Amino acid sequence: MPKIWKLRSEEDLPSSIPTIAAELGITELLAEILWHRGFQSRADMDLFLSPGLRNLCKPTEIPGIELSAQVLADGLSQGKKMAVWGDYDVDGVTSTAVVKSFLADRGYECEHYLPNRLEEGYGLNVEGIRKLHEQGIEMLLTVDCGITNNAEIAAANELGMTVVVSDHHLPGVELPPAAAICNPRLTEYNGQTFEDCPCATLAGVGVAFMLMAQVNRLLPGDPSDLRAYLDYVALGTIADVVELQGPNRILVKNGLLLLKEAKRPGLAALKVVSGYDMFAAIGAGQVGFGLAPRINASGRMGDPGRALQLLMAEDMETARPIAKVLDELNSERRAEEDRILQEALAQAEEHIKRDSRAGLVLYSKDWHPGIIGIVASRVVERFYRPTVMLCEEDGIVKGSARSIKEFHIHEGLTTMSELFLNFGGHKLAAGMSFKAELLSEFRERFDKAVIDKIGEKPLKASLKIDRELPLEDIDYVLLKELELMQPFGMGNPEPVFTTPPVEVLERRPMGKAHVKLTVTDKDKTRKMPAKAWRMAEELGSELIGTTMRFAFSPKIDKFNGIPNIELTIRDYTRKKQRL
Ligand SMILES: [Mn+2]
Repeated sequence: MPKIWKLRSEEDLPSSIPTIAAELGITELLAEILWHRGFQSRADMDLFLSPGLRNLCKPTEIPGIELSAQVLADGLSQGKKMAVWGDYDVDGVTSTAVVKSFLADRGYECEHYLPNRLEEGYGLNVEGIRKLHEQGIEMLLTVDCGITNNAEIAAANELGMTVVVSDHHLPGVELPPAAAICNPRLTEYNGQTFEDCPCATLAGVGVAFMLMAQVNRLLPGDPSDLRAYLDYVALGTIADVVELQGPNRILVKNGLLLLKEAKRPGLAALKVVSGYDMFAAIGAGQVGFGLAPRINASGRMGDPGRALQLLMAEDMETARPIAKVLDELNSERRAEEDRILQEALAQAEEHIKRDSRAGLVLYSKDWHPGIIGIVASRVVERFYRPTVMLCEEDGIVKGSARSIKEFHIHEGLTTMSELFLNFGGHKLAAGMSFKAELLSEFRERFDKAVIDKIGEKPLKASLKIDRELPLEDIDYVLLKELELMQPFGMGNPEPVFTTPPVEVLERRPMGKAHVKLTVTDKDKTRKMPAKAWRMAEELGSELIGTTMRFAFSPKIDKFNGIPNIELTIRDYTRKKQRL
């Protein structure tokens, strides 16, 4: 379904663009793209293009970090037995790996606890805390969780544990009774108020990394080189889909260089089972779609401990078999995801046709709770409607919701909060649970909440366009420059351009679902291959000889080692769609 094309910015360019471009040694085209993306001074552009570690914010800029590091360093110096409590997703597992690896490097032992997603769920639980207490743990650090675990931390206090919370999730009204808390999203802590933390968007692993950097300064003896852990940080940050701007961009860009070197056996093995060369340079997309799901598969299908073992493996002999197991789990997860997706799409179509639902509530008793979230995103992609996917366990329905930017799903769910046993989330994603008998009431009310907000008529997805770009302007110089904008992801999307009207010369199917076109400009001076993934049905052979416009991202394809410029088609229009 073609989208509505919107220019990223309608602002007029300032006359200073050529000067800025010359000073930075970049083309005016790149300066123009950056300007329209909000980098509106030479300094801003420079920082974006050269995100060196020296530009990273100081750890001490994170609320609560000084006290947290002090409590940890004191405890370690007193010989307190320590454990770190992480999470089963990539952010949580890499956070745990950063803490354990760093402390080991400094000569301190640290146990860990990763909750089982299916049996325990997210965050701290008292039973787990008791187990750690029985093992003699006296000091507990939470990473990527803990900020809303007030009762569990009170229980740990009663057992005589010292608890330090490091998290990046939004704090509740009341903070947990921990000995110290560090979280870039705290606005008030320990009698201090904080405004606009430059690290507000750090992932859990980013916060854990900064905390260890601060602990590094306080512990007696020679400090470690914290840069060695940036591969973990990049992996967790990309997987957590936080904005790849500011400190996250700096951490990820530098961490990706380490991932290329693949010095850590676990990451080297992970690259190989994901289908990459051991020493290949990989981008954020490949980490997000290749490496991260294999780490996640471990937690999704049960035990996240194996993922941690892989990340921290000391040699290839240990790493290879674990990577293989994770790869197999990931294949299982993918097969399961495909099956659930087919069922969900069929249900969604029926709900739309039969009941013209604006908000979709899809349900099957046996859908896997670790997978419904990913599938919900795919359903939203297809139909552009807020979607809740539900499964059931012991009479309790559990759900995962994904939304479109026009419908704040957490606010929407708040209007019916009395239905839920539990719910939480943010603008685009949420989770909830309720009693099975409330299913049809929930379905009606969710649909109504969506209609109240966006109206009866379904909305169309829109696509942000950087600018129009004639085929003749697409060359290796441009592609090299666009490279500088990497890594792409949330908050820093890959540039999308539009063609002027071009003629379709050839069409060749690639497998069943994809298609490769050859397009040429008006004067037929430039021909270019253009690949459209999953668009074979829409872009049929009747298009040969017709004139169309495409939205695209240019790429260098290295098929058989020979570099070739080609376009990746994002969208198309046969109409004279205005920008
Ligand atoms: Mn996280």
